[in-house]
Amino acid sequence: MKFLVFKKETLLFFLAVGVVLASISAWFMLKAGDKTVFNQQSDTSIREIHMVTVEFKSKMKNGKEIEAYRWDPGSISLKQGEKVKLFISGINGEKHPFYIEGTKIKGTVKKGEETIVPLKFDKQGTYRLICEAHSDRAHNGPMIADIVVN
Ligand SMILES: [Cu+2]
Repeated sequence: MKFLVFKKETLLFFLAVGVVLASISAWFMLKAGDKTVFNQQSDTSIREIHMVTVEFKSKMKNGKEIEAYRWDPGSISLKQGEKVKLFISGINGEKHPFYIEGTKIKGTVKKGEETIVPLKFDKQGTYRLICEAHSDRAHNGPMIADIVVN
């Protein structure tokens, strides 16, 4: 039987080649991973709707400030049974605790943060997204958006 005898330098050379090959394959595997994630995203295709919290502000002649808060857009529509992801970004106003009428959905939109609300309605109709902090004109509202399902 013959044994292969390697010099120390030869072993180091093969080790270096091995490391390079491992790096290259790892790079390809990571690239493939990216593609898979991309494909998964396009396959599920849940529609995204983006909304923001806004504030209208004005100064009266007597120096008094008046303001009103709104969801923008103030009305969104989706199909019956359609899955939608509603992203609400808090721009104006520190906090908007909200609920959606006729559902168990509730949450809070905070300034500088994005609140993601998964939506799916089995019945047609108009569901109101209501901010509890700005529910009527006396509280700088009404901050209400219509979710129209048809
Ligand atoms: Cu509000």
